[in-house]
Amino acid sequence: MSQAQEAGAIIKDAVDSRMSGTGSNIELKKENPTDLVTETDKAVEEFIKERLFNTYPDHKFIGEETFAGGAKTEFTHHPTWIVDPIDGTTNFIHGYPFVAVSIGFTLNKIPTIGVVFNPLLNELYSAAKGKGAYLNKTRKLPLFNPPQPLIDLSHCLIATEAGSDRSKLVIDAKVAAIHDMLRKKTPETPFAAESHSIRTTGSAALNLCNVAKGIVDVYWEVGCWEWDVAAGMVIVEESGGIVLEGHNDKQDIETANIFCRKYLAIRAALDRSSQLHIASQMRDL
Ligand code: LIP
Repeated sequence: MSQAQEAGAIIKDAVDSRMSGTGSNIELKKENPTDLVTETDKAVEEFIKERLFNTYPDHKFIGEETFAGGAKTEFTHHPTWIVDPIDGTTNFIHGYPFVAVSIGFTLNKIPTIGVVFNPLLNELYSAAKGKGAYLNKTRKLPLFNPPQPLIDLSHCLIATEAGSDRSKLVIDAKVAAIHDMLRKKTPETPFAAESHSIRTTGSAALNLCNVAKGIVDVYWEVGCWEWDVAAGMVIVEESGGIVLEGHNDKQDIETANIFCRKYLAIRAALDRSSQLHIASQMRDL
């Protein structure tokens, strides 16, 4: 069993015991009511951190809860593990089955290994640079080809998220973009994408895995943190998709001081120019 699967077993036990009425109530730990954290997030992160340090004592570690606890976080060229113990904490609290352990590894600041495990659906996504991306170790991603060639957003199913920043500025911008993703194209609204629809899972890591799998075509989010995406980025890229960050094509994670950025992932089974065309349409929304 991989570390992600062992960590996932802790999450599954917590959900199962709550579902059967024997588990203790979830204790929320953060002040921000839309950015939740529980005792299980902390326990799972400690479990993963200890395992990693035992095996790789010289490697660096960046974790969501370690960072939230105030630890100094420096992103360097050293081999670094970037961990979100529960991506989809809100889902975990509500019993909505899209939660994942996300373990990414960077070398020279380049995302190189990614493992995302959803213990509630028993789905393990993994990828290493140059080695392809897999579901449950044997099924090569993508699994699913688009029903028709994806040439623009009108052919796409788009994943996005509410995120935890509920300031007027951010929510207005997101709602305006979603409006244009969905709106019918008319001579008066040529910019409208009229896409197939939108979806949210509540987990950035699983949205990226869904892009890699081929069951959504585009994932767009403003406000992700590096631990949400470090593993999923490798999985998307190794499935043939692309991940764009911010307003440019830079794919590397630069510094822990510029956390919380915009990500756009587009599936494979497209030629590069269609991928870039879809990216530019998304940016124009
Ligand atoms: C969450 C993400 C979610 C995103 C939130 C948050 P958490 O991670 O996966 O998709 O919209 O902003 O980052 O807090 O559950 O680890």
